[in-house]
Amino acid sequence: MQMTWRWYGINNDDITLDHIRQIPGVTGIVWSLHDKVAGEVWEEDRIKETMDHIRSKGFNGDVVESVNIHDDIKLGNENRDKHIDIYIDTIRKLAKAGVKVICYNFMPVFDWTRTNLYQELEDGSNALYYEKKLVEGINPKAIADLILGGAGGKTMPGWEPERLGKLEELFECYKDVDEDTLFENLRYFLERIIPVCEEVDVKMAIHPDDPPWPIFGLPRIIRSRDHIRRFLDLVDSPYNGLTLCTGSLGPNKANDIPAIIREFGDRIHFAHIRNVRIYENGDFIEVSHRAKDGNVDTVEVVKVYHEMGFKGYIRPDHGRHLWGEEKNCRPGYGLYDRAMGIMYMLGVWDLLDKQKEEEQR
Ligand code: CS2
Ligand code: MN
Repeated sequence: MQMTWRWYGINNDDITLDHIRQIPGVTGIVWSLHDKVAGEVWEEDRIKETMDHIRSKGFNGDVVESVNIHDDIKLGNENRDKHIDIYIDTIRKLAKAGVKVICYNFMPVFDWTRTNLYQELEDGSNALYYEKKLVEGINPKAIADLILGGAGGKTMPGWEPERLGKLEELFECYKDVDEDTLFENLRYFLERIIPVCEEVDVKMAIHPDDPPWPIFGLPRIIRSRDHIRRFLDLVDSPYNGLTLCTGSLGPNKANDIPAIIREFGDRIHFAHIRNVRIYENGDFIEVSHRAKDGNVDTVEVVKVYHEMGFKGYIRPDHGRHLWGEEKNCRPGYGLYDRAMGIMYMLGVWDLLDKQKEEEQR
């Protein structure tokens, strides 16, 4: 297992690499060019600048999260080949710079969706919250305003105002896209990019849908064991793999996450660990990484990775906002709770290492 940290880039994150160096056990930085909208060309010098900066602080920059997919590819329209060519160009450039894993998602229109970015928990901290009824009863434009308004001007990946400005148009384009069509469009994309990934040794790692159910009538296809099986079978190559995010799969109680990790372990290149607490009415809130605080058995999750000898990259996913840090940090991406999450995961991991050593003696 290689512990990593998601960082938003040079001059784009209050949490610097010098801060991150002080968190025990972190060897890699998960990065992206966050100013790039889906479909934009990534320049080699920008990639190199970031990689050099990351390496100069003693980290690897092996994982990029995310290179986003243009809606024309998800829609499967006549412009898709042009956008796939640009995507392939980025894969090649990232490979050349030493990148090993690319995380992406295939959610139509919206990336992660929440109704309150700062819901207070009983201990006075706050965290991202999803109110099921509210999403069922409101239109997509209102949810976008709610999220962007709540973020108070902070930029957030997945919620780029440029794209959200065209919501109505986008929804119109998706009106005939159902689950099967979306799977076919994903297959088309993978059939073109995976041979390149095999050639240049970059593993693709799709991120599950968050929340793991369809919203606003849009299909969502990476959200359960069966959907993941279907996805992996689209192109049966180790280069067609997963980002296994426990926080995204977690809000659906039917998802047996330890079982999913066991079943698809050899195709998991990147592990996101997050805990969520699910309420009776289907709402959920993000909580600390501690197993007891939510519905995801994070101890069992780490144990399963340990048992399988997981060699891939792992990171704490979203954390709560603590000690007033929500004033500055990106929602879900403060320093303190994610750092504590790392220590929790490493505590479990180190204990299991020790037990194994003792058994072997
Ligand atoms: C998610 C996503 O892991 C996360 O933070 O909430 O924003 C994720 O980064 C993307 O869906 C991956 O493409
Ligand atoms: Mn995640």
